[in-house]
Amino acid sequence: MVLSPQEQLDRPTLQALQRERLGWTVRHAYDHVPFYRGLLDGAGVDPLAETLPEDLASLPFTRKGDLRDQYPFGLFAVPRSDVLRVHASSGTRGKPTVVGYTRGDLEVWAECCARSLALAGAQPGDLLHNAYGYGLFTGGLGLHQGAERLGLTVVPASGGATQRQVQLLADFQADGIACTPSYLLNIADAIDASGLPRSAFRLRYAVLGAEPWTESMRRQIEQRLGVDAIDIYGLSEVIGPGVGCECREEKDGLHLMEDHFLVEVVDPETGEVLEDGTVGELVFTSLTKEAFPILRYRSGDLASIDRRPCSCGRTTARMSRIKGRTDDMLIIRGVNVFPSEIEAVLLRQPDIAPHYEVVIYRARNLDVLEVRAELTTEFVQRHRVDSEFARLLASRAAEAIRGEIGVAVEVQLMAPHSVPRSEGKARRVQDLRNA
Ligand code: DLL
Repeated sequence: MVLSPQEQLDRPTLQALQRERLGWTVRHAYDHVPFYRGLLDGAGVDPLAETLPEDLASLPFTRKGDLRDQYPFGLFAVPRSDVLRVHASSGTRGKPTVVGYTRGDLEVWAECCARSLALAGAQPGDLLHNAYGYGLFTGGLGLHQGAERLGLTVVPASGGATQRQVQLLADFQADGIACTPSYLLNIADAIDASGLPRSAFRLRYAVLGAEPWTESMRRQIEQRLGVDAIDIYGLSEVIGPGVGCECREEKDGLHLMEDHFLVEVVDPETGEVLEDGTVGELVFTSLTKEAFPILRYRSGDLASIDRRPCSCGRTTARMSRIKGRTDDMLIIRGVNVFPSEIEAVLLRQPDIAPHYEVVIYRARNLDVLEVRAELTTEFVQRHRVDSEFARLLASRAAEAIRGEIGVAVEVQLMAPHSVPRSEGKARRVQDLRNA
């Protein structure tokens, strides 16, 4: 196991480091980014006074909209010529958000991704098949640098050409794979279709993130591929992948790289800081970033924090799995529903494959919540898609989901391969109510 000293600091030492770095970040942002100068002046914050992690709450929040308003380079705190790389988030609405990295930032990011891979069980000398998209998206290049930093052989496969990925996984004998969980399921189907036996592959671990997924999905992936399926988290605004990652030993919360980022959990409505253990919106402050410092960024991601030490030996705080987003909460006939709740129940049903989408539309002024999911190949070998068995299965699944979320749902079970496959981040929800 490769474990860096920064992951084992005692709390007082870590806090002293965070304090020093936070002070630097606040001054750096104030001095070099007009937006932050305006924000801090407006809130009456003196950037020269010592800002302690304890008084973070006195700093104003930064929001996604602020980033869009400063498109493309308005939040850079160094001259453009000192920025060695930019990335951008896909952003479903309007302009993307652009982020930049100095040489030092790229070093830090590589370190965070190297630690993440080590958390997942990667060891120097391993071969990592990296099927995250290379490009403006941070997944591909982010994990790539981390893998090189840790001393792995990287196969920069990027997304797509799934059959070829299967071939490479077998031919190169990859020890680990990095991609979105939905894409790994897609690859698992392609492995089944290839007819190659499990013994043709050597995969031990999968580093999965960039989209929400559940424990039910983890179980399916681990059973099908015989890997440790590890959750990795990050967002481009903060750095990219590597903000947090689970350890192979516990798989119980994602260790945060607290020497580089401060994390808070706030009430999404009031912005009030919540206690450890309570689910709320994650808010991040960078501590070492030069090109794109970020203060109290409202991520929109919902999770809780646990600061108890972990049996793996790391002392860093752990965040829970992402429970949903403040903006993916669906309000169906007045009830708040998170797509992750639907997934968790759906994937517990035997004979239903983990490929699904959720569609919401309006019929006679009423919201209809429809879940479209695939039957497993084994099921359709035994029964027809329109058989009584399939109908029974659908009504049982609908009942189980209703029991969990408190809203009636229609479940459509379809033939294998009817739900569109993803090669990167899956789009699972279509809300057609205002279409
Ligand atoms: O998705 C960075 C990344 C790449 C993370 C590869 C992990 C692996 P963005 O494109 O900026 O960055 O999207 C960030 O994706 O705010 C979450 O809503 C979601 N997300 C990322 N990781 C997870 C995860 C990358 N493990 C947004 N679980 C974040 C749930 C995740 N959601």
